[in-house]
Amino acid sequence: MNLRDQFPILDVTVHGRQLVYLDNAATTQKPLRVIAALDGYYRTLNSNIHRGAHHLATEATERYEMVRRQVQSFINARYHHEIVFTRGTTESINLVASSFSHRYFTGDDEVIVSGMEHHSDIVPWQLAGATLRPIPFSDEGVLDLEAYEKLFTLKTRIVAVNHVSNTLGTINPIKRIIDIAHAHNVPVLIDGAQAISHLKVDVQALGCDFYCFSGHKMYGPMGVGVMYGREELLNEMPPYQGGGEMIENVSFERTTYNALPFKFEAGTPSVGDVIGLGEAINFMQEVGVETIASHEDELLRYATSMLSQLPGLCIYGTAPEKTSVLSFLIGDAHPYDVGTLLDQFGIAVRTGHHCTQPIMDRYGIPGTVRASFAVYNTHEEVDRLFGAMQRIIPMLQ
Ligand code: C6P
Repeated sequence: MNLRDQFPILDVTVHGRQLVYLDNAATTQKPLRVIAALDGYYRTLNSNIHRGAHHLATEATERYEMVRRQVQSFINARYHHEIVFTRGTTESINLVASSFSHRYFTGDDEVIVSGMEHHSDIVPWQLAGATLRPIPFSDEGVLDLEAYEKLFTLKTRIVAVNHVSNTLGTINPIKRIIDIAHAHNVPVLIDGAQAISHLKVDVQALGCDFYCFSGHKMYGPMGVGVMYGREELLNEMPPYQGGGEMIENVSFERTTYNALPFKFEAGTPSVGDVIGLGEAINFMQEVGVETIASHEDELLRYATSMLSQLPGLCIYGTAPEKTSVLSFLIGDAHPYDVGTLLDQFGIAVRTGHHCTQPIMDRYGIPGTVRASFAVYNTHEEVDRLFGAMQRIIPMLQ
């Protein structure tokens, strides 16, 4: 089957025109096999896992645990119990920030983040009581590693940086960032929300201590994500939430906790969504992560060269190593106005600060218009974006 035919939503009409979906960094669309897996789960398998003695519960538990092993292999984790299912990247980072800080914070604690973090890798650390030390970045959107090395102090507890910036598209040099942190005996959390659908991730080769991502940004369902953590650290860290499944024994006097990964999975998980995530991984592996990346790189190059012809266009994020995110402004036009007009042409982009207000402050802008590409986008769709922009620019003056 043709790749685009696997995404029925691409046939939707918006304002009388066929949809051009360029908001993939917010969430990717879902292929038929993921939709079918969700449908199939609720038609034939729905039951609560790890609990019932009956056939459906056993079968659903097996499928759920199979996906854990699939994720383990997808990111090359050492053990399957290092994979914890969450609701998404946000919950994964909140889990680590809460649990890690309970175990390792002393009351006067610093966390090194990058200046281009998503709010979900800023606020959880603030909630945990840390002082943040941001790594500055250049006008192109490249992190300053010399400045990074100078941020370490005796109070540095963890480094938390994104693999790829959702606003600038920069692929950060995380291997180098991790090696430098480890030379200071400081662990590293990587926010992989924007990397997982574009890059091959090998957590052992990277040597990171935590790696977090969301299913919905990699062709999977919303409501499911992953927190990978190194076994030694996860064993040391206390549970994040209390409830069913995360316990070994409960009494009113004392409770003991379950083994990994269940210690971190309190309550009924989103079983159907985990099974859908497994199908999304199958989809990505069948197409091939390298094939996906090279198609998106080609679209990014094409879109960059086309849009650069537009008078008054300014691109934010021009690092040499980028994924398929194109953030821009046109003259003094407000990004929201551009986004609303593009919508009239059936083109879906995201506008605003993209949950990265410190980036907007760094450039002194209110936000950007962001077009982001996925495996199913085409050169013709880039042409439609370019054509629509040519029509829109005179309307903005
Ligand atoms: N960025 C975007 O449009 P959740 O919402 O939990 O799935 O992912 C949060 C998150 C964390 N880190 C990065 C780098 C991200 O890009 C995101 C989500 C979306 O850019 C929604 S704001």
